Amino acid sequence: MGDNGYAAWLRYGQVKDETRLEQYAGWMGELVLPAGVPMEGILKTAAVELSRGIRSMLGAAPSVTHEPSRQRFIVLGVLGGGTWVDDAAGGVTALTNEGYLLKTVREAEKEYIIAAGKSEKAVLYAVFHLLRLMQSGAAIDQLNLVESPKYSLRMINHWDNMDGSVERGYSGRSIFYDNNNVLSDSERIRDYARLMASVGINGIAINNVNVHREETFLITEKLLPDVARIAEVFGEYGIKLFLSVNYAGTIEIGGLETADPLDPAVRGWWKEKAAEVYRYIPDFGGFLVKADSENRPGPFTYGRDHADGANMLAEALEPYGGLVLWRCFVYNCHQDWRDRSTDRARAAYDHFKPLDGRFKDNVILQIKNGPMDFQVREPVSPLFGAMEHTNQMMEFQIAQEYTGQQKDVCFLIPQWKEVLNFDTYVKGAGSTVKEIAAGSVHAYTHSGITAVSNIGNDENWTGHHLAQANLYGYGCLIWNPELSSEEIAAEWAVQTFGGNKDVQEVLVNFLLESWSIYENYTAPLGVGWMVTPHYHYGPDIDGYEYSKWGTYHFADHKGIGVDRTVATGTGYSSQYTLPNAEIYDSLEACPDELLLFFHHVPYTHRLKSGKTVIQHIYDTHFAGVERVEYWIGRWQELEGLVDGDRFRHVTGRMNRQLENAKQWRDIVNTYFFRKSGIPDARNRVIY
Ligand code: GCV
Repeated sequence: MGDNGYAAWLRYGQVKDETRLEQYAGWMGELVLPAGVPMEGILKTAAVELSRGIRSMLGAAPSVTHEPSRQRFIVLGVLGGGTWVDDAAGGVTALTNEGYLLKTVREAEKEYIIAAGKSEKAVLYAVFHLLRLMQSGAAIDQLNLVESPKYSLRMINHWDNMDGSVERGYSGRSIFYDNNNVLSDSERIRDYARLMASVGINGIAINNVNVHREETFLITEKLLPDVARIAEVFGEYGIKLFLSVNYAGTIEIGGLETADPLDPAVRGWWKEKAAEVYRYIPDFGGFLVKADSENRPGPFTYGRDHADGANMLAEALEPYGGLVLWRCFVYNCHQDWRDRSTDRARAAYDHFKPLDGRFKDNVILQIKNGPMDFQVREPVSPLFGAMEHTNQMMEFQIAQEYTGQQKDVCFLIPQWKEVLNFDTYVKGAGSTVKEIAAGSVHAYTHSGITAVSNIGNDENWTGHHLAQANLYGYGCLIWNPELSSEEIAAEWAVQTFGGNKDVQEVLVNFLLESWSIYENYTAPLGVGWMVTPHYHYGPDIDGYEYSKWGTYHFADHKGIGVDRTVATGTGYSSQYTLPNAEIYDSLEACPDELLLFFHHVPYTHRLKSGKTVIQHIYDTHFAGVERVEYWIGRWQELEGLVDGDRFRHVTGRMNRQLENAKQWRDIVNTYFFRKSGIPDARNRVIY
């Protein structure tokens, strides 16, 4: 049996369990769409998706009617339309606009399942939930579920370029562009929208934040007709389209000599562009902006600050309800490595905190989860919650740039959960990042979560089949951050690989351990980097040590780590609110896993675990490789239980992961053995 993974988690395989099949067929024979509700747009999508799923799982599509004719049926309804579904739903006032209910109702003459919400989008989400239950083999005869998303903006950012390449893409080329054309008629884009809507994504930025010349035209009449066709497809799935814009668009394509945000001609140009965009795409989401960052243009050139820059764009989008997502990934990427006073980790906070209160209401600051750059381990950015009067949202990276590039398995949900659960204390205990990003700590007007996509045009979307779990899990987590990593992994595994218990057990446990395995064989104790410059896969301990990027480990023969304390270091630790500031600043209190992020210590320093730093480095690197070997063995047990194509594909990737892990182990261990001269207490092979 072959399987290319294209269907991802929306496989809808024929239900084999007879009891379940009978139960599902009983409810799903008739699909009722109450009269008076127009059958178009997202509601139509919901009905089509439901029929498609039912036909595929049960062998027959439901008959579609306005009035029920059977004793058992399923009904889709937009609440508040005055249909009988309103009464049947029973006054669910707690529902948000995107929230839904799935409820089994039993009356004297009839029994039915309601999938309903206050908006068409909510109904679509209800349908995908119901299909998920059926794919997982769950009972549906006693449903009573009410679901509302925690975050109002649930986004994906693509780093796709119009030549078809994807910056930090590890799964083929772009699905949106090729050879400087927009692939606006592609069926693949519709399939992608389905996948994303099925996990609740409601906004997608379709081009790289590094906006080069060709992409600068995306907001002009030259390309807007094509972009509008994508927006239309997205719209059918309840997804708003966003575009990354070139801050210097006025110079690049606008015929002006400046991009000064206070210049009236510059402001006028952006207003024209906004009007143009909304003429083509009435429900356009807004602009995503990387400015004054990694050589991209920005307001600094004109002696202006980020509030001036963001507000200029916000003013242009305001009449249409559009948003400006302004990235805070701003730091000096031309640092002199000899300069020990500049600390890249400090940059976002130092730049943005003083601007609190200056941004317009339709600006949201988009902040990467950590202060450096999506490392396998770093602390949470201290900027979260530090600005009381400025909207903020989270940026994660699903693309595994620094976490194995979708060759190595690294399930990122546990990492993201740690970030979301981090208590910033900005308004006392309980000021978690989870609540800040939901806008509930500081009452932000707009907030949410976004992440850099990990998909491309590979048949299976994500390169590694198991990397689909990160994409699926991301959507689920930002709908409901209370879900556990295990629940998410299990849900994904059963839908994607079927219900076999052995397959489940291996997949779920391998996924759950994979982040820690990856951390074990790469850079130790939160120090980060040590990767091959530019490519970021594979070890190069000193690759960035004498570079301009501000990413150093400062290892010498005595010790390693970055002193970010107040007394003797860069003072970064003071950007946190108490008690975090004190905890990170203190050598004794700082958690082991972040020790080298905050402190420079001798190799003989003893961790809380009881081990010395050097022995920890050796032990974790040997252990990391051993665990990859272990999971390769466990995966091999699944031969015959997983379809041949995916089995072989994953086997190939896991073997590659093993080679990578060994390379990291041997280079890291050898490097530190040679630097420190301290042998491994267990006398294992180090070169
Ligand atoms: C899109 C890192 C990546 C860059 C990326 C940048 C960003 O530096 O390596 O490829 O550029 O982050 O987030 O803007």
